[in-house]
Amino acid sequence: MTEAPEALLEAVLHEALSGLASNPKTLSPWLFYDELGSRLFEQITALPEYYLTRVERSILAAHADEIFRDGTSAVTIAELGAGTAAKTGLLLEAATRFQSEVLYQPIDVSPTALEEAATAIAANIPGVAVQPRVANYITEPFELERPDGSRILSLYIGSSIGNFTPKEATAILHNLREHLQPGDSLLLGTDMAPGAHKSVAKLLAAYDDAAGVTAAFNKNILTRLNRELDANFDLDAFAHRARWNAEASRIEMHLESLAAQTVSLAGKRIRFAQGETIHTENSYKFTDAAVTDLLASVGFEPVHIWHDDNRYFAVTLARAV
Ligand code: AVI
Repeated sequence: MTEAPEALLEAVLHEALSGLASNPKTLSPWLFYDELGSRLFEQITALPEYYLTRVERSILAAHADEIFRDGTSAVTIAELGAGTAAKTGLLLEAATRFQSEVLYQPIDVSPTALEEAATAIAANIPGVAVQPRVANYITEPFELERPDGSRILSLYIGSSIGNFTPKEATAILHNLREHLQPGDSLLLGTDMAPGAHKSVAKLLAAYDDAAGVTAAFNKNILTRLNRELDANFDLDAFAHRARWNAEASRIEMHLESLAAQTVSLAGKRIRFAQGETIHTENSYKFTDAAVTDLLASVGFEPVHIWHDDNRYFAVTLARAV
């Protein structure tokens, strides 16, 4: 066992035992993000096949001023799952072109990521005050401050919403909407479903890159269980698989057992048939209509939906109604 904090270790154990006892077997995607997994995800965002990060950034760069120009009063910016806020700088800079002081409230489960964000913003974007809020926005309550007369612009970018089932995504946005008033807004980043402009092959390549970084990211979940739970997964006996599930409009990541085998984990024996998979992640893909419906169901109305020229990705500005 390792020195991971007790509560986190408990959560990993609980998730592994329940996920691997279920049929089909699953492991939750939050398990990806240990130190190595977080670094591998950073590498994924720079891969030629993984267009999502690049394309979303280009949309934000093209429309940042429009987001703030229409406003009649000052905004404070609150971001769900902000991490190190790498893409948010573009928006914060744009906001300071329209108001001299901007309060930025990043919400994230990782205090170290928030510290990194606060340090970088303090050094590079004068006029922005950072009020970090350490919370798991999915499971824990969080506070948002509203300076006198300000509107709140909430950000949920990076296609993060895509990693949740429709029910979970609705609950996250509903909870966010509860913090907002009519006239506040949400900027939501979603990856587009395949169609006339985007092939399924394009999408699959983004989740199964030639350099094998996504495969390493997926398999890192097994390395983590080996280290933290005394498991003995043989990494060569499992293969990374990315599949398009058209009915659910999602990419699924799986780890496929290449042989019939038994793995031990925290003293339990877990049997795998040859070809059986552990389902590790869903990444939902959206049409504009699906985004509009989701937002309408929780009290938002789209004001603009911006796309890149290829219509690979969408950024929606919606108003709380
Ligand atoms: C974090 N999330 C939006 C990524 C995605 O595209 O669903 C995670 C990821 N999984 C494989 N590659 C990237």
